[in-house]
This record gives sequence, C-alpha cells and structure tokens, in this order.
Amino acid sequence: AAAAQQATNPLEHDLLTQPVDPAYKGVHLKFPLRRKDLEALIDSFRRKKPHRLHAKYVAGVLIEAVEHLKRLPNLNQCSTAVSKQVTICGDLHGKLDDLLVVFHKNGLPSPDSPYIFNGDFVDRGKKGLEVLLLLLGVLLVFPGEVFLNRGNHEDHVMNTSTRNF
Ligand SMILES: [Mn+2]
Repeated sequence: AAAAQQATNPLEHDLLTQPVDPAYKGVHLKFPLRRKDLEALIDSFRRKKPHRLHAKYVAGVLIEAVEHLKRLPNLNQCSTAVSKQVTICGDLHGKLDDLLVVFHKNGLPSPDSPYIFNGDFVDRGKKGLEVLLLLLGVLLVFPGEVFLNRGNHEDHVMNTSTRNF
C-alpha cells in the first residue's frame, strides 16, 4: 500500500492532503514513488530554473522514506556477486550537479549497477534538499540496489546548537 497515503498522524495527513493550485507548474508525484516519478523529478532538477516542488510532494517522499527506512536493518550487505560494478559516492554535501553527473554517467541504480552513498548528503552546498529527495527517491524506487550510509551531517547533533560545519 502507498505509505504516503497512510498518514499516521494529523500533521502527516495535513501535509499529504494540501491542495495543489491549478496554476502550479512543477512536477506532480504519485505514491508509492515509481521510476517515472523519479525521472520527472530528475528532469525538473536538471533545469536551470526549476519550478519549486510542491510541499505536498516533498512531504510524500519524506513520509514514504520514513516508513521504508523503519523496516531496514542497521547493517546492510552490498554484494558484487550479481553486479558488474558498484558505484560508491560520498560527501555530496548538497552538490546536486555532482549527483546528476554521477547518474548521467553510471545510469540509475539497477541490479547490475547498485549504489552506495556514503553520508554527508547535506550542508555546505546549496541544494541539500534536492540531493536528499533524489537519494531517498532512488532508495524507494530501487530497493536493494541503493544503500544510504548516514554521515555525521545526518546526525541530530549537527542540526542543533551552533551550525559549525
Ligand atoms: Mn563530509
């Protein structure tokens, strides 16, 4: 069932049922997220001046990702037994262009070509939210082919007190 349609609390419900203005020109996403949604999101983020993604869809990705991540073990194994290559990418730090280049060169994740993203997805760069949404997006659309390792910038402590990074 669509995690994003199963709001577990009133806040989630409100976030997921926000109306979308008919004049909205950005991407429309459906949940559970599928490859075509992810491709539309990537196309949108590639634009020089992308339309802002509606908060409803941002919430949809986050809520579906939380449900997915809750079910994963703390330790995961990524094997090269099936794949020809494993792409390991670390310290994106909000640099969306770098992530888009990696996907352009190595393609979207597949059983043949899994990805490990070592942490530090956000902070420093300007597009931390876009980077995080794409990483969570590939995690949801290609489960078992994407591994996200938390970095110190994904630690709660980094988001409190003085932002000293
Ligand atoms: Mn770092």
